Formats: sequence, structure tokens, C-alpha cells
Amino acid sequence: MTVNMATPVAGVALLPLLSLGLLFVLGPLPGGGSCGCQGGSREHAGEHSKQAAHRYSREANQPLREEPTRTPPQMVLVPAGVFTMGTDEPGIPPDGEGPARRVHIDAFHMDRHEVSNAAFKQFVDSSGYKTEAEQFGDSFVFEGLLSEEVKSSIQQAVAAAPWWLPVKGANWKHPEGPDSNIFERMDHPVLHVSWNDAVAYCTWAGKRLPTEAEWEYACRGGLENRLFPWGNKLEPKGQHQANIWQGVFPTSNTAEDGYLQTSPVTEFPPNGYGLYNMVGNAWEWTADWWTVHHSPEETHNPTGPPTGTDRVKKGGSYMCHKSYCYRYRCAARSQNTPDSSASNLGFRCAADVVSED
Ligand SMILES: [Ca+2]
Ligand SMILES: [Ca+2]
Repeated sequence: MTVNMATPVAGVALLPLLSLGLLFVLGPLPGGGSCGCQGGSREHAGEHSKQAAHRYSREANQPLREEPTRTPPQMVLVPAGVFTMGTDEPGIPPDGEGPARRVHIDAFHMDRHEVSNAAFKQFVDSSGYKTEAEQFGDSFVFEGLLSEEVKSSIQQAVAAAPWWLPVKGANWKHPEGPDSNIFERMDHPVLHVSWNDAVAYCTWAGKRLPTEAEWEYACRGGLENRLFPWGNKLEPKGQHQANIWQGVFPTSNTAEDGYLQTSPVTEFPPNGYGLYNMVGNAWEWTADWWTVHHSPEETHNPTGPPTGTDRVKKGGSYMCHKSYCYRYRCAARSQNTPDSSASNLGFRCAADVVSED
């Protein structure tokens, strides 16, 4: 793998901004016909009298509609608000989880779930896009998922995390190397996508990556100062709420939650905003550069440092166990270079709220 490409985002970030408007125009109406366009132009006779009658109707004399926005398909409207970002009781202090600070967030749209293999395939089919892992020719795969044949062909490993192996031919279509495929996993999160790949996809879809603050606000689902999107207890009433690691990492995964690897993107209950798998399943890229130093001051829509070397990822993955990666919490965070890719790292997109006017 190479790291630190000189200008990682300039090219893709300027792609079709026009499609942004188009997507929202074409999107369905959440209110079900509340645009007043139902009925079409089926008849012209009596149009004047109908218009006159309409002027005095209850509908015409009601206040303006309360919902001035359209939520794109497969997204939710995350309402504006203020929340406590980070924590003063960090699970992993070196990660810069603290201090707890008040952050105001404008309303925005968020993908209901991680971008799936099926959705990413649509992007690739229509654009011809090649991911960085495909260009580099390799990507990092968790050793426990590899066939003996693939494993025996690899010498190099990461000293600090020997369970990560660079596998030739591993990419989003072949998550565990050339002898694997995604045919049975089209509704699972796409993996082996770099930050640059994620930006390219979101731009193509008329969206963008969420900021770290937006992501964490969305993760909390309207709850204040809780560890997880659903509360403080990992398994309320003995029910698994997320796809993480049960057993002993990295040697024994009992998969008590039902999944040894990734799960479908809509598995497990959604949080208070209707968002699935914000923690667990696949790590998710955010737009921000990485830093572990945060001002305790109150901010509005923070976007992170202006520059950096790594990008922030949030939420942990199916590989996270409390013993070594207690990062399946909303305040938890980690980082990778923008061209990194791995078998537990994906993303979802956000979008600005666009007024109907
Ligand atoms: Ca699991
Ligand atoms: Ca996730």
C-alpha cells in the first residue's frame, strides 16, 4: 500500500455538483402527494371554477406546510439540534474522545445504512470507477478470514497488528482475496473502499460524507451522553444490538450476534433516527481530518482541522471486542490515511437539506 497521496480529493470533489439538485428534484415525496401535484392535467373543463373553489378550501387557508424539505430515498432527516460531542470519560483516551463539548448541528440527511455492495456496484457499473485497492493491487484483510492458500503466500504483516495482512487481489469485489466474492453479500456493506473512493461514490450520488460531528450526532439518535446508539447497556434484555466480536480476539469469534463477518446493512434494530449499524458491522469514513486535540468551546457545525494526514473513521466494526477495540461507541474514533482500505472499513453518505422553494 502507498500512503499520503499528494492531492487526494481535488479531482473527485469537483465532480457533478449538478446532479445534487437533480437527485432531490427526482426524489419521492415523504408526505405522499402533499406537493399538490396529484390529479395531473386530466381535465380542463371547469378549471376556473375549481380554482375559485380551491381558494376558499380548508387546504388553501391552512398555514404553510411544516416540512419544507424532501428526504431522498434511503435517507433520513436528522433534525437540527445541540448535543454533547465526545466524552469526559473516554474509553480510549489516546484517541482524543474528549473533552465533552456542546456542538450545534443544522438539519441534514443521512443514509439509513452503510453503502451496500449492491449500491456500490451501481456506481461502478455506471461510472467505470476503479477503487484505489484495485489500482494498488492489494488491500488489508483480517487474517482470520483468509484461506490457507492465500495466507501461505503472504510474508509481510503489520508489526503492531499482526492479524492484518496485505492481500494481493483483495478489493470490494473480492473481500478475502481472489478466491472470494460478494455474490451472497450484495446487501452487506461495501468494504475495501478508501476515503477517496467514498468521496467519489457520495459525489456521484449527489451526496457527501458526513462530518465527524454530524456522524456522532446521528449515532446518538437523540439520546444524550449515552455510550451506544440505543443506551448504555450493551445487550439490553440479552438482545444483541450491533454486529461486533464475541469471544476472544483475535483467536476465537463465537458470533453469538449471528455474524462472524459483516451482516446485511439493515440487520439489528435502528436507532432513534432510524439509522442502522451506526456502531459495529463496518467502520465508516467521515469527512474530517484527524486530530486528538479538541477545543472545549461550544461550536456550530464543526468540520475538523483544515489539514492533516489521516481521516476520521467512526463506529467500530464486526472485529471490535472490548478487550482491544472498545470503539463501538458513539464517542469513539479512529483514523486511517485517505488511501487506506481494509476488510472492515466502509462508509455511508450524508446530504444537505435543500429547501423545496
Ligand atoms: Ca459478530
Ligand atoms: Ca457501521
